[in-house]
Amino acid sequence: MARPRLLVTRKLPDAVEARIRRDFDAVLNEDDRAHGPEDLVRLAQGMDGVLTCGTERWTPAVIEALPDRLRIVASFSVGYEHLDLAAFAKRGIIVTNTPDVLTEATADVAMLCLLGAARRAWESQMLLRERRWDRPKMAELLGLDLRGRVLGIVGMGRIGQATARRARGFGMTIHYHNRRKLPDEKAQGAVYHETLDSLLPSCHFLSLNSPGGAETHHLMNARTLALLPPGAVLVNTARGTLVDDAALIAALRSGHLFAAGLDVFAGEPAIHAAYYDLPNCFLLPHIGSATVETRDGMGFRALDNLDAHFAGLRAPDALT
Ligand code: 8YV
Repeated sequence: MARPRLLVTRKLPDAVEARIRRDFDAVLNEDDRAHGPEDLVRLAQGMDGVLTCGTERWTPAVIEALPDRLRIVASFSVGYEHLDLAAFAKRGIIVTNTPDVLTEATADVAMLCLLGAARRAWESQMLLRERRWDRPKMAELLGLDLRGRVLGIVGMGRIGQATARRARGFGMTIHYHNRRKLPDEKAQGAVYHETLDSLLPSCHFLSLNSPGGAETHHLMNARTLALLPPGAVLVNTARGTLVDDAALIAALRSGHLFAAGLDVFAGEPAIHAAYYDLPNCFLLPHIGSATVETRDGMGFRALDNLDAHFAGLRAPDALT
């Protein structure tokens, strides 16, 4: 039987590409070229499936122009705001994502951002690398203790809960806001707030763990940032669109916020230029899921979905 024809939009880890080569008649992206809307439509012609990433935008116009034989788009990501699910459903095309496999790695990076911001990691690195460290100073580069402080979590799904587990190990108390209150065995004593406004005044630290999209757009803006106590720390490993950059930058400049730890940005990779020069900002280039094991796991999970579909089964992570 002929192997399914698969378009792979980005360069993927070696182990994932080896399995793709073995099981599919695939068009890979060896040079990791960026694909715009016209490229996606052109490259999808003659394909049975696509393995895409969070970096491609699948708009209604693109989806409308896909060939009839293309029946599945598997995304190498847990987030799916780059995929217009309604437009895919209208075409009867299955869309899948990769939940679970990146939960722990992303929660690790939430703690990295939290610690990096609280302990002034970027300023400390620069002091060393610019050869400016003459001797340890007792009253400089002083950060914040995590112990005994409240961590507020916005979005208590899998990654939010994994972040809470880690933070408890650092002696933090967890409060959270979520659409629904978690059952006790999942909440593990975390204090529920029905509204974001009720959560914010209690939080020394705030971690954003909600999905992107219209519902969470600019959740943190000038008004909500002002509800955080003075000297709070904001961490975002979810989506840049959750934060109004201008408002966050103003809060970091004024000192209302002690620091921010950010792994995600609106308009990545063209981030708001003011971040580059803010000393109280610990910045990472969207590496939440970037470990060998996790990126392999994401690829294999996407391929499991494709395999199920081409075996005539329902893809386990189908979103449409
Ligand atoms: C990825 C992510 O790096 O899975 C997600 O939603 O944001 C990250 O893990 C990226 O989207 C890869 O496609």
